[in-house]
Amino acid sequence: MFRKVLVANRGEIALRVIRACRELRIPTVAVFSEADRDSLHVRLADESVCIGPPAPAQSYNHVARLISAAEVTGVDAIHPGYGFLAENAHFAEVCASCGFVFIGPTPEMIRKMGDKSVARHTMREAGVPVVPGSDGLLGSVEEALPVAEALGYPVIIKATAGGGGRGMRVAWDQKQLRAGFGIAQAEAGAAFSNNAVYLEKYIERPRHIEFQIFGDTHGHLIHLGERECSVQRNHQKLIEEAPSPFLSVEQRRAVGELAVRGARAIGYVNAGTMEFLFDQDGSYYFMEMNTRIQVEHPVTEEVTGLDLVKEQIRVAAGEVLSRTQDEVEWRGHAIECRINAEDYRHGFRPSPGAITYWYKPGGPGIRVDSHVYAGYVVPPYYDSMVGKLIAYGKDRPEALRRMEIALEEMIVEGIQTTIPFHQLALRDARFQRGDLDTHFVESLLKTDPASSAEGRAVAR
Ligand code: MV4
Repeated sequence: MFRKVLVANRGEIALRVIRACRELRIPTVAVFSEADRDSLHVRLADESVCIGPPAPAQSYNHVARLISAAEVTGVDAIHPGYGFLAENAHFAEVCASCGFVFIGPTPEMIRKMGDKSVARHTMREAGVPVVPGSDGLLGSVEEALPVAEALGYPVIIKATAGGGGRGMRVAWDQKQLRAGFGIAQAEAGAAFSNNAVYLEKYIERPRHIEFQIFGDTHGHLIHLGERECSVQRNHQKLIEEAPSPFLSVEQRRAVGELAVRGARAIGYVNAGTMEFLFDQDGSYYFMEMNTRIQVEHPVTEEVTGLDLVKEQIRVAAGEVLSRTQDEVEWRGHAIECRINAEDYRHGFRPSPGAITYWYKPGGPGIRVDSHVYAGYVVPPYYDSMVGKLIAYGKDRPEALRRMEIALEEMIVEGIQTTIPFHQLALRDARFQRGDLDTHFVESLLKTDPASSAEGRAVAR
């Protein structure tokens, strides 16, 4: 096992990794920017190193500073958490070349799945269904037009270096494709220094369902079931649950096996997520693969009883996965609400600042993953999540009821949070039926009298 681990992240995920290391009796090193000097991850780690000014480019995304921190503290492994450098193949490569274990997949796997067109091709070859689309990249709108004609409109133009919803453009007819193609290329070039795009048939009102997979270095690969992630806005997930209220036991097994087959095709190791879009008629398609631990991993932990972060560290140290596929059992239902420092009534406008009062809920089946405390100041430089509220129950109604009670109990003063949004969502009849798609938030806000018109416009 590792002698010491550097946690290359901040916020709740830094705490989550420190706790997992504690359980494994591994000392930890926290890194922090000047804006995070008073953060809990700094206090809870065994050692800490300031790595620079608040701007992520000067701190949490600064490869040389992170490696220096790893060198001076003598760690043997680095956990990247999520966001920042977690899916940066170059960082994973530098870690390895400097003699540190990157707790995650190899640079080759990150690079392959980070290129969406390559990922799509790889999965199709492996027998995983992908959305009908172009055979690779398209160099010009002249090349795109006949492909779109064959697919039928609407189509979606995607940046191959994109992902997570960035660099996409929908075209409902030939005119929009002509107008949008060059813009999509230019946007992709500006955002990712790579203007390559490809085309897919556009699936209207899909569900976003993702499968957690896990591989070790001994050739074992398993899936841990799915998470329903359709409740999102601007590609930021707000509510996730496991299992999906939409999938049958047979579908879970079938899609889970496909997810494993896809991951096996690249010899995947460590934690990964295969994202699928589910059509209204039940057809499903591979979308992209995330090569990191995800924000919403706790709902999978709650229903499988597996500690995914501990498992990441164990697998990175060369240990065998703690369960075979046959030993994975799902029990009950879990739901996660992301508590963000945002005012949902005004287009989820960020609301950083001092938290003057903080009371976190408890009781049976309630888990709060948060780095926040009374007196903490939410900095404006990073994402606005102040915590994750996770409710578990024997079934979906019990989990939802526990979540409602916890949202009511929770007290956050000094900043606006997404708590009232979650209360609105949970009361909704469609949500209660599990009748979800990626347009759920938009339609919810349309009928909410508290949401301002300009807020709804921003939300679209
Ligand atoms: C799509 C799509 C419809 N058709 N691809 C958004 C994030 C990235 N993973 C892919 N995304 C989409 N790809 C086709 N062919 C709709 C989306 C999409 C979406 C997907 C999942 C969750 C929320 C979403 C919100 C808008 C669009």
